[in-house]
Amino acid sequence: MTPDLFGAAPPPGLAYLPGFALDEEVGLIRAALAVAEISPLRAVATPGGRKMSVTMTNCGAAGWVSDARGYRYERRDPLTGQPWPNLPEPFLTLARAAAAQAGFPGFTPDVCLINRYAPGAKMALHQDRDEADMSAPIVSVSLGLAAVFLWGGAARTDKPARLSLQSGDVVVWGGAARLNFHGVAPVRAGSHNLLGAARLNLTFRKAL
Ligand SMILES: O=C(O)CCC(=O)C(=O)O
Ligand SMILES: [Mn+2]
Repeated sequence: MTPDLFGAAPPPGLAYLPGFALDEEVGLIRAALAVAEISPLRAVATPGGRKMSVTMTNCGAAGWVSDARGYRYERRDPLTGQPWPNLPEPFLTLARAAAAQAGFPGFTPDVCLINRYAPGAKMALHQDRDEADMSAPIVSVSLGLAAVFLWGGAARTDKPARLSLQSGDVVVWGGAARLNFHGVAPVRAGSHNLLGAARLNLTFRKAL
């Protein structure tokens, strides 16, 4: 394992909870795949028409969608016409506990965006800014293949720190860092014992 990145000191504004979800890894993966049975993972295009390299789905009271009309939350899955699947109980329990551990007690997410990264998939630096409640943090759970999380600052041009995330790691950001830019470097090839050649990321949000 490369002790790259910043060793013991996580970047300012980001709570890094290594292995926080590891005991629940199997249940979380099962629950995510069950969501994708109902609301399938799908390719999404940006409002500018660029295809994102991740596939995604959602569960909860609404789901994050992107198309030519822009980025927004929708209460129904545009693919199925049905409400998104409910937030699975293990998701809620984990998200609440991680937020509390990171200094955000009382966090109750209403949405979980599920991203799937095949090797080579990435996410460009961006802000999570489509949520109504910016006082709530973002809780982000990594499952499957490792990835390098890019943690920037308040400006897009701020040089991001690089944090290696393994399956079961959780990061949380909020407060003054709630709108910090962040992204994911291209996922490297590999095979995870439960997910194979894939990384799943769950982000819990208070969106409505
Ligand atoms: O995959 C990740 O670790 C981050 C995902 C993310 O930032 C997002 O979905 O908005
Ligand atoms: Mn994000």
